[in-house]
Formats: sequence, structure tokens, C-alpha cells
Amino acid sequence: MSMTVRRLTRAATAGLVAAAALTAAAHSAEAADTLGSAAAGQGRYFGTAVAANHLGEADYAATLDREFGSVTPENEMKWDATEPSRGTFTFGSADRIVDHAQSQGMDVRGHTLVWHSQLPSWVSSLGASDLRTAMNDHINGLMGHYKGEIHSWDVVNEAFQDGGSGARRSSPFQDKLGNGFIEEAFRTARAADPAAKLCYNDYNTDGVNAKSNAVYDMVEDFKSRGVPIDCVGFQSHFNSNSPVPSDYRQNLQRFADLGVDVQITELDIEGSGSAQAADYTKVVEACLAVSRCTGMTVWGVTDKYSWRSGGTPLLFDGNYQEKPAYDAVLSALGGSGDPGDPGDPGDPGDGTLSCTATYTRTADWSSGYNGQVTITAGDEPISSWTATVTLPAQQSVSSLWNGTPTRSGNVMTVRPSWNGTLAAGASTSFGFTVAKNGSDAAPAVGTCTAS
Ligand code: G2I
Repeated sequence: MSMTVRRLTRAATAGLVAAAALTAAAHSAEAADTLGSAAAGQGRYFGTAVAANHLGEADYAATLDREFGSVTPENEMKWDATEPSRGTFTFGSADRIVDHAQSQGMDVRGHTLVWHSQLPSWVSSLGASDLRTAMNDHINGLMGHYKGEIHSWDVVNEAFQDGGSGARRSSPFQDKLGNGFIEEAFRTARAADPAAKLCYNDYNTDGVNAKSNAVYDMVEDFKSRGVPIDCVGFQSHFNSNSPVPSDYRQNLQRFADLGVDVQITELDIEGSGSAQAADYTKVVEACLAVSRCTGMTVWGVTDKYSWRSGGTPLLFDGNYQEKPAYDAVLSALGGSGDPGDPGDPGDPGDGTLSCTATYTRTADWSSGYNGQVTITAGDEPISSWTATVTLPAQQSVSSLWNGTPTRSGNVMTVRPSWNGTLAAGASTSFGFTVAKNGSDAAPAVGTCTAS
């Protein structure tokens, strides 16, 4: 799509955005807060990563449109998606997301311009001088296409190595252009769209450590020499191996003190129930405690489409029900839930019996693993539940506890043993041991039904 056409699209959608705002205002007297509205009340945005191919799913779009004020295309703006061969730009999927966001009055984060991953092989095979030109052309191509339409761009992503060294990561850009490639990318980006905030984005930089120190030194150097940088993104992918750091707030604050905004850009936390909810609370509270922490983005709408779906790391389960983590985030943002909201566990309900099932891997060894499925009743008490677990073809279950399985091929239907009765919002779980037989893939947990 040409620049002109994109501008027309923006103008045409302005009317729709105004109409959506009116509808929202008309509902506000009785409606609960949403993540986006509660965050806006704190002067922050609350966003999510979005995949273009799910926008046609009604529940996905409804949840996205209701709850979030900002979107980040999960893969659609990456180099392999936007410039698969040199000089040929393809914006179809990214345009769908940007158009959808604009029709809902949402901001868009651009992710990402210069990254070693999802990089087409034609880029990696260029010599230094060609690579420099290609990098700048790519930045100009994307930022030009979306000029004036992107709130913040992740200009450079993940340029530092993991581990203790604080060194730069080896990549075609680093290896052929040297340290200066990051600075050059930011200077090119500033000229391409002066209105966009320019961010450096990375993971395992959420606490104070050698990697975040190295990024800190770079930002300090950029600020002292006038290299244009406006923000630092902290991806914040957490699980038991990489928990929310105790010095998270302190780390965000020290970057903010350098004179840049900080943003939580790809938040997800593996787990379930109250432990996951408590971790989400820590993250939201850390951001709210830092005045230059301008917003948070979770890395997906629903657990079922997460890049770590087995770890159920998001705020909505696979049936788009609000998880305890959702309630925790909303409350940390100062919002209040709707007492009639069937997604709020523990709320008085409308008589509909429901339950959700979430899966976690609780132990892992070379030939097998233990899985656990947590069943949580909806907003009415239930006396029984049924959940299905579909195993990858090679795998087999050797034992199962706290549930009664019936098996059909690789699908197990599990009903309660002693634990069918659950109060509204209460949970139980069953566990099982699996022989991998060469496949380490996660099982799929189907819809929970309650009676
Ligand atoms: O890995 C998690 C994130 C770490 N920070 C940068 C982010 O850009 C990154 O996102 C993930 C996406 O969530 C995944 O969806 O980046 C992955 C690739 O590096 C994405 O996975 C890819 C798969 O590897 C491909 O096989 C698939 O074709 O998603 C592609 C599109 O569905």
C-alpha cells in the first residue's frame, strides 16, 4: 500500500474511531473498567501483541477491542515479513493490524526494524557496504510506509549477548558493521519519522545484571552524544527459570533517570492461579512506581496462541475467560471489575455453570515429563467437570492422579476422582506422567465443561 493510500485510510477511519468513543462513553455508567481504561486512568497504555491471522476470530477481536489500548504486531513487521527480497516490501499483514488498531482508536508499537532473527538470508549474505545500505533502506521503507502512524518503534532488538559478559551479540550487523550499527539505525530512524519514539528493546535486562548494565552504558553514551533514543523496552518474559527480578523497579528507574521513557514490551509470566496473579501485580506496581514507565504490553491476547502456550502465561485463558492474573492486573491498575462479569471467578453469576482448564509442565526429564491441568470453576459452584488432553502422537501416559481418565487414541478425557465439587472460582488439579518417546511437544488441553 502506498503512503497516500495509508493516509486516506487514516482519514477515513477517524469517523469510525469517533463513533467507537461515543459508544464507549454511553456504556461507561454501568461498564466495568478494562485493562486499557484502567491503565489510561494512570496515564499509561496497556497493550498486547496481535497476530493478523487471528483478527477474524470473533472472540479474539472482541477481547482485543474491549481490553487493550495499544497493539504490537507479533511477527508482521519483522524483516522476513516486510522485505522478503531486497527492495520488495510486503505490508499486507501489518497493514491489517494497523488498520484494525486505527479503527478502534488504538496506538501501534512497531516491532522491529533491525534484529538478527527472522532475518531473510539475502540480508545475512551481503557484504558490509551493501548491508549498511540495506539496513538503512529497510528502516526508511518501513518507517516511511507508516510515517505518523506508529507510537514507538523497536529500532534495534536484542543486540546484546546473554550471560555475564555484557558483550554485543554476534549478528550480521554486529559482525560486519561493528558497534556503530545501533547508533546508525537510530539516526536513520529519527530522520525517517521524527514523530515516532525510538526504542532499544531486549530481554533478560529486566533486573540489574551484566546485560542490562551494558545496555545502560550504551543509552548513557547515546544521551551524552546526542544520538537519538527515546525509550528502552524491557521484554519481561518470565517463568520459574527467569522470575520477576526483585530489583525490577529499581532497574526501570535507573534507565528512566538517564532521560528515556521505559516500556514493558512483551510481558508474559508462565504459571496459573494466585501465584501468577501475584507476579503480574509486581510488574504492574513496578511500572506505576516509575513515572517514565509509560505503558505495558502483554505478549498475546490468549494463552492458546502464546509462543509459550504450554506455560499459560497470559491474562485470558484459551476460552477468553479472565484469569486471576487479569483481575490482579486490573486491580493493580486501580480498575474495578464488573460484579456481573462471568469471567471474574468468585463473582455472583447468572446461573451458567462453567470451568476453565490450564496446563503446566511441572517436571521434566530426558525421557518424560509430568503435566498438570488446573480446573477452575467459573462464577457458579459446580459438582463435576470434564477436560480433554490431546497428546502428541508418539507420547504415552504412564500414570494419572486426582482424575479419572478414559482414553481414545491419543485423546484422554478426564473427569474427577474425588474432586468434582468446586465452589465458584475455586480450583483443583490433576496430574499425569508422560513418556516422551522422542517428542518433547506439549499436549493440547481442550475446553473444560462443567455440570
Ligand atoms: O520469542 C519471543 C519474543 C522475543 N522477543 C522478540 C519477539 O519478536 C519474540 O516473538 C516471537 C513470536 O512471539 C513468535 O510467534 O518471535 C518468534 C520468532 O523469533 C515467533 O515465532 C515464529 C515461529 O518461530 C515461526 O515458525 C512462525 O512462522 O512465529 C512465526 C509466525 O507464526
